[in-house]
Amino acid sequence: RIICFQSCEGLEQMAAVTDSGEIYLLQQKSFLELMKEAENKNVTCLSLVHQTIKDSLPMEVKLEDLTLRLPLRSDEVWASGVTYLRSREARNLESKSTGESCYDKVYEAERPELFMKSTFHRTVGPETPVYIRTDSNWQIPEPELGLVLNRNGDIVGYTIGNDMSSRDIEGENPLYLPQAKIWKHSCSIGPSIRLAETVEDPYNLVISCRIYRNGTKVFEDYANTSQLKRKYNELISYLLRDNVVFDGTVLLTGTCIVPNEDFTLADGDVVEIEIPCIGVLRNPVQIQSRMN
Ligand code: DO4
Ligand code: MG
Repeated sequence: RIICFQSCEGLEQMAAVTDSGEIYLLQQKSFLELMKEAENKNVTCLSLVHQTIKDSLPMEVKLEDLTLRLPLRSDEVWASGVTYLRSREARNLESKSTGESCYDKVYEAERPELFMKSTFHRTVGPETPVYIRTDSNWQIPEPELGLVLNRNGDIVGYTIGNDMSSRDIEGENPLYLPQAKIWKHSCSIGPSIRLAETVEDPYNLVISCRIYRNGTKVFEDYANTSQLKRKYNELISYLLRDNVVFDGTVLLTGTCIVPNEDFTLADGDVVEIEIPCIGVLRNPVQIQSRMN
């Protein structure tokens, strides 16, 4: 796993975390730099990291003592829609659809739903507040597996994404989707990037989500990426069509976890999304203030 953490001097540094929990400082200043160096040397990111592990000693620190930061500066985060049955069902409910809906159609269609979710300045990392909108009364986190891509569309790693969403705005009219999905701090990514070669089966990852209110767990659910309707390369191939994709682009793969209709996020909640081989992405929830 590759992480970015804040050093005692306040600088951001990169490190590799092994499965046994040892942490090795990386000399590269960012994940994009690691990708670039691997490309220039015609090797994988994993072999560069292995070289560092071979040539150095682990840091004398535990992962839980580090302040983790956004592990990747992505110019763009894209997202996939209605790739799980649960998402289709929840969206049919919120839009009060009768008969065949746009969600039913897109679930079955050959072309997947892909949309621009976020840009670097709207995206936050672990422990940084995600914002809820002031003009919505029904908002939820969407826990999703994120594919970290290079500019050719190869999967270089996996991360966790929170596709914060407004159900009443999307439910009122699907054409409001950009407003239901994109605002300041409406996307969080992290806490690490799991290098692709180290994931045995990306179609068998358990995703869990917990939401805490005043210290009490008010929501918990689980899903598995085996429930995904589409293949990752199918989603990527549509993203690449007639498009320009940048090194470090993240493609979220859709949600399979949606809280019941009576649930909406509130200021002060804490959202945790976990995929065991990647970590726990934890973000406090804050009402979007007009002052910041
Ligand atoms: O169709 C709208 C968005 C769907 C989505 O974000 C998801 O299924 O995760
Ligand atoms: Mg989503």
